[in-house]
Amino acid sequence: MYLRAALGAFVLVAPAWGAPTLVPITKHAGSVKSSSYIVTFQDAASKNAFLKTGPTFAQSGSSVTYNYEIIPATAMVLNSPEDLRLVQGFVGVKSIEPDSIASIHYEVGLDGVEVLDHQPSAPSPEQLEKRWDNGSGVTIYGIDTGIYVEHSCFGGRAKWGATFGGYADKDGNGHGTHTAGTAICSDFEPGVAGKAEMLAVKVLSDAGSGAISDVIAGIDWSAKHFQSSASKLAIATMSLGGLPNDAVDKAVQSAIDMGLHFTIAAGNSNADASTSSPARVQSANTIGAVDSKKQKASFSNYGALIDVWYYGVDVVSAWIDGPDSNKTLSGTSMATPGVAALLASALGNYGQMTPEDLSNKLKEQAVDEVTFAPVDAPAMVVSTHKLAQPW
Ligand SMILES: *[C@@H]1O[C@H](CO)[C@@H](O)[C@H](O)[C@H]1NC(C)=O
Ligand SMILES: CC(=O)N[C@H]1CO[C@H](CO)[C@@H](O)[C@@H]1O
Repeated sequence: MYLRAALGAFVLVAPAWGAPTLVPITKHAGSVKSSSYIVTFQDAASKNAFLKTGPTFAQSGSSVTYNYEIIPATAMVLNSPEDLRLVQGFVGVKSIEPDSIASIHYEVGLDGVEVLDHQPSAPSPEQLEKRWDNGSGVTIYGIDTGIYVEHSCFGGRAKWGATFGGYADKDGNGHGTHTAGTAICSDFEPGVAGKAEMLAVKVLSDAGSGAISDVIAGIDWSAKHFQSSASKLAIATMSLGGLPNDAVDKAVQSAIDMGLHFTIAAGNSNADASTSSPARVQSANTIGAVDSKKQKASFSNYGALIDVWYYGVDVVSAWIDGPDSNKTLSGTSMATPGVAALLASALGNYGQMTPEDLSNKLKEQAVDEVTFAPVDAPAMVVSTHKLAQPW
């Protein structure tokens, strides 16, 4: 219904030519949103040709659900094998991936949780004095479950940005609010970006998961919002992920190429971060989690893709039970917005940098203090020991 006419003829003519060349469906492990696909084109022109003169779908309900701008791709619901074949046979289609499911990266009820015995990343008085800006003028896009913007710690600095996936404009999960509190509330650690602003980009359900097509839509929206902003001091933070997915990785890469900074959770599978998208994007800041003793958290992903580690065990932050509520959670989800706060503070203090320069500064300022339990010896060999610091 979104696409009409013109190449309807293609459907009729094709059999006479024999079967058209079909682009294979890239198969991934894990759950998918049924009948939904990310279709990537050779280039923007091929995509536009498809949108203007693409096939007429046979099955009702088959349609384009998203037309992305930062990557030459669309999301589509294709309700029949015939409709799928029409897309597979369209000249200019490069790849077709099932719409996989992403979810939040946090753990609840860890066994033997430690009591948070100190505020490990509390900046020194000298550092505080130097940090005159506290991230003022910086916008953080929280691509997550939404934000309870009425929480008192935000002081009005958190606002609703956009929602993808048909959800209500509300964080009914709490994860997005918790990560936002870590990023921009001075009440919670690291507390260094208490003047930054945050926009809720809800792409995950209140159950904490969502389709990659919605996640890409959230990245697309953030990148366009960033591009049209005056200051362009902005960070997107993603405490979510799923199995390797080329389309979401390309969306992140494209937004980084536009100058948007990213912090991305490494994942909580105690596996190499290369097994998780978009954590595996090389130029993004991929964050692993340590406990308050600076030891790798047992759940944290690891490996060469980790740019820095940050505190992600027993992190207290804002919650959705009321304007003064808080909750203690653990996960690479919790470590990641902490680094977003450090980056926001640095952008506020020193002004704009390219994503590459800011990432290099973050690593330069970090200290080699992360330790690993004996059981994590293999992770130790392949990972940095750098713990992020405010500067
Ligand atoms: C979290 O909430 C508890 C209970 O209301 C309160 O005692 C505590 O001070 C709060 N912690 C922070 C860091 O706001
Ligand atoms: C200028 C300013 O607001 N500085 C604040 C930055 O954040 C720290 C931690 O919350 C405060 O102590 C500073 O006063």
